[in-house]
Amino acid sequence: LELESELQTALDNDQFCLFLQPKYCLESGVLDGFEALVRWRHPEKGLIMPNHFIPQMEQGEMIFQLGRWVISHGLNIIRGLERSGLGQFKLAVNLSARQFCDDKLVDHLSACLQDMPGDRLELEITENVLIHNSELAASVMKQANDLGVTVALDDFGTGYSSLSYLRQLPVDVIKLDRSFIAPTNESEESRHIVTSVIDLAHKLNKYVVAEGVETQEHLLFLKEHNCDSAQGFLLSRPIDEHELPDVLAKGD
Ligand code: G
Ligand code: G
Ligand code: NA
Ligand code: MN
Repeated sequence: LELESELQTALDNDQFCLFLQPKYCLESGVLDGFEALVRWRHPEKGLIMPNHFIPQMEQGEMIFQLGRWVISHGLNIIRGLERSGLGQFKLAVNLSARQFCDDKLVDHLSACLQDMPGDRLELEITENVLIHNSELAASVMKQANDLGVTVALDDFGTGYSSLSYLRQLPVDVIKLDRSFIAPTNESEESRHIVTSVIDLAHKLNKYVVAEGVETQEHLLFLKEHNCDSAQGFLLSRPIDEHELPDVLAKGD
């Protein structure tokens, strides 16, 4: 209960912040966007990671407010970078199953994207979003699509019925879960899974992002097999929003 009221204070007093993790186009090497990862800057305890507060927020209504804040604040950061001449980037935000079914979500998206093309925003959803309420989820995806917003299936391959979702829903991007990327050096099976998912995605006209790229070997393997984009500690850690302009200005 104490955590709950602290979290409400955190929302009211703007104690949340975003770290942005770059994604790179593998063919060109160009930075093409960021994934927003929320953190709580606690006045006494310092930086707190989302697994320590999101589950609590998920129990009530606060999670909706947080989700909308991540979208509007994240897009403000993207707008700021563009105005400073640092580049045009796409923002990806994570939405839990409950956040995705927030009845104010679509209006919020449309309000935040008044002065920006909708395809500057991507919603990353996991398969459990679809399991819990697949009709509503499909309708939200369609409305997001109508605004130009793209949808990525996060942690792809770890859920129950990935393939039927690919067939039925307007998913634009597949994010290959890092548990498939990590063992590619030593496991031929993992290499087959990764290359087959890439081929499948391309045949369905979808874009593939590999998560958890941690070694040069991972990177070379993914490039060789035409994976579109990559993200991971080898390329960049998530960057504090306040440090981002400097990091981009320095050109790395
Ligand atoms: O941020 P980290 O680097 O620790 O992320 C841990 C987990 O928290 C990941 O599964 C990530 O998807 C999730 N996460 C990070 N930011 C958000 C957010 O804004 N909303 C939701 N729902 N999950 C998030
Ligand atoms: O569930 P989701 O895919 O949104 O997870 C995002 C989480 O993955 C964040 O906690 C982020 O810090 C973490 N992450 C990002 N890149 C890497 C990586 O290369 N290796 C590992 N182990 N975790 C990563
Ligand atoms: Na994600
Ligand atoms: Mn993931």
